[in-house]
Amino acid sequence: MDLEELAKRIAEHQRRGVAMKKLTLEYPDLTVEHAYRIQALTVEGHLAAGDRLVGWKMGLTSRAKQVSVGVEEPIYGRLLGSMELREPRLSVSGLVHPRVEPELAFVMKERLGSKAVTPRDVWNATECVIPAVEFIDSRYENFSFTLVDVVADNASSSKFYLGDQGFSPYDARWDEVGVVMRKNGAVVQTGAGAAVLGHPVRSVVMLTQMLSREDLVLEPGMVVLTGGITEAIPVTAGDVVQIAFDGLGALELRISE
Ligand code: 0L1
Ligand code: MG
Repeated sequence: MDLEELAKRIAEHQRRGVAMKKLTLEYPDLTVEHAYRIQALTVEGHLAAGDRLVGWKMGLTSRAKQVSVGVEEPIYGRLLGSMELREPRLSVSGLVHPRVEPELAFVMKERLGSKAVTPRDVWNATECVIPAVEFIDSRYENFSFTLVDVVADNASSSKFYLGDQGFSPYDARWDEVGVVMRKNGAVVQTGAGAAVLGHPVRSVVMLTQMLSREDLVLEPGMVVLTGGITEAIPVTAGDVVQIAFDGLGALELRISE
């Protein structure tokens, strides 16, 4: 199988926002290693077209999501500059079937890259923690995929928004931060930071370990989306999503055509 051709196929569907068939239907022998290679090649294509790597996301960090995809370990994806929303507004044009989930983003101040990393190393290397929102969007028909498919599709990365206020890593018990998500005024999800691998710092530890297997590192200034604190909720044009982070303020996002 030609991984470069598969990467080009996915990149095209990401660019056009058109659903595609799962790669594993055509190539059942694709492995997770192939899938991360396809992800890297896809992103290299976007970088060659002028985009830039601004960070990483962890996905499948909650037990519920791992069970739904039948895996035991989270996955990672790459965040590009073009994915960051500068205003709390999402246009669904060019997206397939977007969903929203609350997250805590870590912003790095120091390089981090080691298999032996500890939570203490992460705290030392973190500039701040920011309440954030991720809009995921699988390029696969019906939002249905295997682990291999979703890794190749950059872990369903689409858009993200970081709140205006960053907090010192020591300002909160991040595992105990409660979150209430409302859509059009109705409560649709509630959760707490502990939904992310027990504590969001563990997500950064695990990401660093996973990246170090590929000789990749977290660079200063990079953003890490640590994982969804609740289930992801579908959004359509006209929706208003409000996410309250207990004691840390709320984000309100408007969804348009
Ligand atoms: O951010 C996430 O947890 C998404 C990972 C991929 C699985 C999905 O699209 O739900
Ligand atoms: Mg996420």
